[in-house]
Amino acid sequence: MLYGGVCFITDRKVRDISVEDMVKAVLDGGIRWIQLREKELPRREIFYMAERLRLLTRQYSAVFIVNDHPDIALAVEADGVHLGQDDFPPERARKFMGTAIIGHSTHSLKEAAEAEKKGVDYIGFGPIYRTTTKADADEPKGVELLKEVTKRVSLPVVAIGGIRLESLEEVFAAGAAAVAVASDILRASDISKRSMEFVKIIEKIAKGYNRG
Ligand code: 3NM
Repeated sequence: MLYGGVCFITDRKVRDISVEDMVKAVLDGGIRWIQLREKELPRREIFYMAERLRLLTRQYSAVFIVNDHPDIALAVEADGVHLGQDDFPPERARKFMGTAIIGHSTHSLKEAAEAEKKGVDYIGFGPIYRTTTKADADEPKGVELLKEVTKRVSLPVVAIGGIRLESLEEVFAAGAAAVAVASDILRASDISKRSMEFVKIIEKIAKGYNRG
C-alpha cells in the first residue's frame, strides 16, 4: 500500500473548522498522508497554510503533499505535489522537483496510460463514486473501470471520489494502492475516530493480501 494506504484531503467547505484542526484530528487518528487542497484562498494564504501544515505533519512523520502548486510545495519542503490535468505539467515539474513525490489526477484509461510517460510517482483515478467535494467532478467511473486501470497501468493507483469506509474492500480488491478521502472523514462526528477506522480496516485488508 502506498504511504499507509489512505490520503486525507483537506476541505474547508465540507467542515467549517481550520485546516490545522482537521489535519491534527486526522493525524491523531493514525493517518500518515495529508494533502492540502485549497481552491479558494489567495496563493499567499495557501503558502502560509502549507508552512503550518508542514510543521504539523513533520511532528507525526507524515507524508505531506500540496495540491496544484509546485512552487509552494518546494518552498515549504513538502514531500511532494499533486497536479491535475489543467495544472502545471507534471513532466516539467519533475525537472525542478528532483525526487519529490509527484501525483497526477486522471479520469480515464487514456489519461492514466499517458501519465506513465510523465515521470509521476502515482496517479489518482476518479471519481469512483458520486462526490460533491469536487465542483467539476465527472460522472462516477465505478470500480470496474478502476480495475481496468490498475490492470493496464503499472503506476500505483489512488482511488478517489466518494470513497467511504464501506468502499474500502471493493476498491482495494480492484487493485488500488491507496484511497484519497475528504468528506467521509470530515462529516464524521469524531474525525480522529473515523480516521482510525480507515487505518484499521486498511491494515486488515493489507494483511489479508499478504497471506495471499
Ligand atoms: N478529485 P470526497 S474526486 C479532489 O475525480 C477530488 O479526481 C477527484 O473528495 C477526482 O472524498 C475528488 O469527499 C473529491 O469525495 C474527493
